[in-house]
Amino acid sequence: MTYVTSPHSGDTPGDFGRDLLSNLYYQRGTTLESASAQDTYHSLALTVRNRLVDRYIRTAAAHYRANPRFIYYLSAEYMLGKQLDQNLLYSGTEDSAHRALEGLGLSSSDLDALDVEPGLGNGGLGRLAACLLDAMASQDIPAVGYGIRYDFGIFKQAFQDGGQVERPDDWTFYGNPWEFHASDDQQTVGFYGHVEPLDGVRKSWVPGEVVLGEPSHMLVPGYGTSTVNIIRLWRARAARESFDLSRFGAGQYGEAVEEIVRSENISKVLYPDDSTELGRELRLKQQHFLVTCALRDIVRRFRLRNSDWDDFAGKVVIQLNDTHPVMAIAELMRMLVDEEGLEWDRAWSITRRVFAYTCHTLLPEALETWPVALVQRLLPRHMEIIFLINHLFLQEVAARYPGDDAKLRELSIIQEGGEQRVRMAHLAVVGSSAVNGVAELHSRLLAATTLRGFAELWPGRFHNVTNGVSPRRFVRLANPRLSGLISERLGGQAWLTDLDRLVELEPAADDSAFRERWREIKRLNREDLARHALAATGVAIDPDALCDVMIKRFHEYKRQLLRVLHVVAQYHRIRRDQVVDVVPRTIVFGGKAAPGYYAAKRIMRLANTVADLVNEDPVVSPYLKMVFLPDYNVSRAQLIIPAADLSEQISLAGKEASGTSNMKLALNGALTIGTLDGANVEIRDRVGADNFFLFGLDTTEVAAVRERGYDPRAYYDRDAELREVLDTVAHYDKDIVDDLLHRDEYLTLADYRAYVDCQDQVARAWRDREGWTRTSILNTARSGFFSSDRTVRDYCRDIWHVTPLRIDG
Ligand code: NBY
Repeated sequence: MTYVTSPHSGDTPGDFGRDLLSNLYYQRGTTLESASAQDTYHSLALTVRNRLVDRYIRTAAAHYRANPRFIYYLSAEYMLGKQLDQNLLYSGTEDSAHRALEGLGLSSSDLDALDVEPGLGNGGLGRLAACLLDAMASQDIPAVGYGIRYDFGIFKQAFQDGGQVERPDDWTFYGNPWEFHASDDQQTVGFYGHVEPLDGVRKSWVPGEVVLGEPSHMLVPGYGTSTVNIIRLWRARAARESFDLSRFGAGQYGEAVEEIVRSENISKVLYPDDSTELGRELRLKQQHFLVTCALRDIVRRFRLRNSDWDDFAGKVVIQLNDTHPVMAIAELMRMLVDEEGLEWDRAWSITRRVFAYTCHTLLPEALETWPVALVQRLLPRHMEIIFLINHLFLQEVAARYPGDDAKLRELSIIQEGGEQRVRMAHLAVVGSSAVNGVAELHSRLLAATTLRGFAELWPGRFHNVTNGVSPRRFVRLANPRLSGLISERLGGQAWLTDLDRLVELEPAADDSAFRERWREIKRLNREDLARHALAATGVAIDPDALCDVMIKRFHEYKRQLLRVLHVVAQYHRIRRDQVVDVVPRTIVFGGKAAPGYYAAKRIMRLANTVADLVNEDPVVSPYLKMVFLPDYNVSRAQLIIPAADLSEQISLAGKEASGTSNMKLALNGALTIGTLDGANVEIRDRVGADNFFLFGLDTTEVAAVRERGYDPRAYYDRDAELREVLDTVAHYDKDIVDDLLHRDEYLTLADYRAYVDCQDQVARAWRDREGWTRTSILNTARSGFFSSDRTVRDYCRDIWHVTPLRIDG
């Protein structure tokens, strides 16, 4: 049965309030008078969720009827952000809900504080997945996201003596009102065991261990449309008979649940490492678990309306978010050949057409490889299939490059020499019909360096799709004040789904009354941030000071260290009363480091130390404050970004694939100080070179410096101010300075002088407040390209070949 019209259309505060009380009564078994905070929060969440269910049911029915081509997005990570604010907005009930809550004497902000963000990702890659799902739903693209429902998401970050400490993120402790459990759609996933011959290439894998995957889904509503897609998250469970009653009876409580614990550990925790490939068996198990559950679910859905495997590639696109789900290529081959009995060549043709692969890095150390011995033990049949895929692939290579053994070694899916390993990126490229990088520069470098041999072999397979961000999440929800002003000026909210319309703001940059209001909004946003900073760190910041923001994972290549060096330089200048190029600034840091990434953690500790030094100095602190806001996440981003005046995008050129905080900040009117790296290049092209603070070596110059033999020490010897800065740093952490002087892998010292001088330019520009505001408005006006809606349109056109399917209503 489907509703013809939404039962909630034309909601009044009265309707909303009545439903809320009804949910309190029937779902929580209580009344307003005796409800706990959790009771009220859960009832509110259900009331909001109910307003999306009807749209979801209609979407599912329409999809069933139309039997369209679906995008299946496979990602080990999703950073969804809070659901309450989003779903209030997307269901169009923000107003009636707020008024209903007010009428009931409830505080919306207290309730919002109880909404826990699912932190099922590390950084940009996980957030990109969420922005793409948002944009797909908002543009009526039939899509399902598949992921893992980790019991523990990304760790919570706190500081102890300036160093990072990690605490578990038990995000479902009080239950998760946003998800629907679907235990009837469980799948079984095998591990270990052995392979038995059937006929020809066909084999039978007999797993030695079996685990259940249990799905639950969360709604992914589109904005300004009726589509509601879903994200399906899988949780590992032990088979029913796993509890050992007799051992429990014998008092062996630990042993009695051993099997349950072993099974359920698979989805226990998100690996918090975004820097290096981490060769852990459990992680490979996670990947195989996700891939198997997702593929079986995709086939189940395919079979609802189709029966011929020849139609599969027409109905199914599987987008692989980096290499973490790439084992899907081997698993689909196994299903088609071993279980469905398809000929190898036919199965391979289907498989290759179905998959597409997005790469998010250029760093060789981040390219995933797995020891052949481990894959053989954990997934014996998959390893055979990978060897066969590789064998056939290398025949193709040999035909193309006769006698070129080096070429075979370069391209092989199997890395030889020492321990044999499976190169997941190679498997991904060989098994996909499209490969893309995430910004123009990145895609170009991928094809020219990291995946060069493949790009030569199959040039048509390589694409660029520049990343984008959700304007709903990162402008409308994060920055309601600015959104209000934009809507007022543009005469409506159409820009939220057509972000190019922000260009219509350009004339407003020359309107002094508009600039005044723009500045006032920035100021109010900085006041909000100041309140949070004071509560979180005890540091009082001046809401009139330039708000200078660096928010991203801690990584050496991103060069938070360079940011810190500039702060130390400013500290000395102010102490010397050399304040010509000093304007009052607040340096804001946010970001986590992988728990085992010691170099990044050292830099983080240094940042905290320098913050104390600066904040506690009575001469310096009126000009310079530094706050490191702990536990950076999506909610914190929504608070920091609207307050930012300056966006720090200072990675060494050629290292940052794209960056996405650069886009979020520019859209909110921050000016960028940055290198020619990742999407910075495209941001600068669009906002104009005059409205962007560019500094530093470009990729060609980086190569030239290395070619000449990079000598960081020479910069130290030549630059007195740099000497003073490094001598100060050495006082706190000698190892950091030793490394800078002798190695400096990321050319921090080579870019130091250009950076500091560029920061002086920033200060001079800030003094001209009208000019600055004008540039700020132009940054917003010209950043419409960076909407994830545009990103999804690019994927649809170049890679997915799908068109929207509008849902009536
Ligand atoms: O993906 C980031 C890139 O660094 C950034 O430039 C880009 O904008 C963003 C979206 O395309 N990569 C990233 O966030 N990577 C990870 O979080 C990550 C997570 C896990 C693993 C590796 C990287 N892993 O090895 O498991």
